[in-house]
Amino acid sequence: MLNQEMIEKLNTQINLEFFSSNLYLQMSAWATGQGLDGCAAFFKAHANEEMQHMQRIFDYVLESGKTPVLGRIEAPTTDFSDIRTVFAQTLEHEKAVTQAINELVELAFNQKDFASFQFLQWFVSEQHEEEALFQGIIDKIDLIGDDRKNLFFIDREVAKIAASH
Ligand code: OFO
Repeated sequence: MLNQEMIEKLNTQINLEFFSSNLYLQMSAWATGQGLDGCAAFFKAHANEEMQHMQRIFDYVLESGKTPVLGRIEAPTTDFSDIRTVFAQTLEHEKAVTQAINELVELAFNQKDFASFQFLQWFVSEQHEEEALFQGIIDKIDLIGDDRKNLFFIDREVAKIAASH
């Protein structure tokens, strides 16, 4: 049985997953404008993944006999400078999401809400994977070097990651 505090925190997490999706969709639009089609495809696919995260929590609240409540979603920034910075922003964002998930896990544990504790384990490993994914892309960009003449190669590498993910 979900208690009120857990419902509210899960609703907040639903909102955060929507925000993540919108942030990555906005990054996808920016990448398209830069001619980085591989990066654009990567961000678009990732925006879809975030919608699945949102849906997963939405369904969990519903299955628990409660009503998910959708709040106002903050607009993502449109002010992006260069591809390395954009990926560094994604990593920072994912770390904040990991923190939010960890707080939910802690709350579930403290409340002896073991159903939620179990449900959240999927997100714990997903966050671990996502941080590794974004860190891996940043490492690759650093290896290639992000001056203009290398953008083509960076884009091609990110396209490969998008296709294999
Ligand atoms: Fe990117 O994992 Fe959800 O927010």
